[in-house]
Amino acid sequence: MSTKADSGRSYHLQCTGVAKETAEAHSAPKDITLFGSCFCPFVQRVWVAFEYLGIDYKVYEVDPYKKPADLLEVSPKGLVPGLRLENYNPPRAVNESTVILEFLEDVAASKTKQSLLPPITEPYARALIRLQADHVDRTLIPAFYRYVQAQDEEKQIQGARDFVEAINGLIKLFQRAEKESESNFGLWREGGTLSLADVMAGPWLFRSTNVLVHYRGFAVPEGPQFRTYLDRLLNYPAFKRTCSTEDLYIDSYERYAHNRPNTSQVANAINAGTALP
Ligand SMILES: N[C@@H](CCC(=O)N[C@@H](CS)C(=O)NCC(=O)O)C(=O)O
Repeated sequence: MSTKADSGRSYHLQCTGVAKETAEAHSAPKDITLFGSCFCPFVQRVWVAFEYLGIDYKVYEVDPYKKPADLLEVSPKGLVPGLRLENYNPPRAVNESTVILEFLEDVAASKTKQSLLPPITEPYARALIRLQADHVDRTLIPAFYRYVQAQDEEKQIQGARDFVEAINGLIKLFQRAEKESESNFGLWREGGTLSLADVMAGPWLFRSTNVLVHYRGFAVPEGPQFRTYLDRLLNYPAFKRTCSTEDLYIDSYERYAHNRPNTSQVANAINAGTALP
């Protein structure tokens, strides 16, 4: 049961730590501008992909709750992340983190040849990673928010159970891929490279080690294989370069942990039991 009082802390507006250095190194104009917010896990997954795939970008930090006009131009619901494609006149845009990830894969295919998925000649290996990614979006992420927003003890206990079950579901899919494909994609496998599923899950697994531990006393699953995986993922250079210091996440998620009214469109959807925006 959370015993931390609501101290009224607000979300941060600027990256800290290593993420700040990365943002500063990407402050010059480029063909792609990434509209982002330092606390946002949907932004982080896209940011990790930029870093890993080696695609040039400029970071532009915005407050998505203030809905500035330039954000609404690239993302109709005013959600981050959004991309502004500066090499069109007038500029064009792509939003939705999963669509942006596919877009970046396509850009990388012709430009940098880096990829988060096995080659197109290995459709089954690709499908196995996409199954993991699908589980992350439809099960792991909603379970994370239900857990962090749960206020009474019973709901928090249930929230922890469901979140652990979602992690176990992901582990099963990793094990299946290990058995059924030779592909080297995915950090679950020793010597594996970053996969689409790792990028999709990483930001919430990371927040489970700081936000959920702090506000819910979450016990990160002990299994040695899972711990090794988590360690690899959170220390993977492209991932680490997008991480701010822990205080930023603790402060920014206080409003979720106390389920303050109108915290965000995601929080509202969780409270209403509807699909995430
Ligand atoms: N489905 C969107 C979700 C993005 C999202 O919810 N972003 C949050 C920040 S973490 C946001 O912009 N919230 C603003 C709001 O709730 O109005 C995606 O995958 O890109």
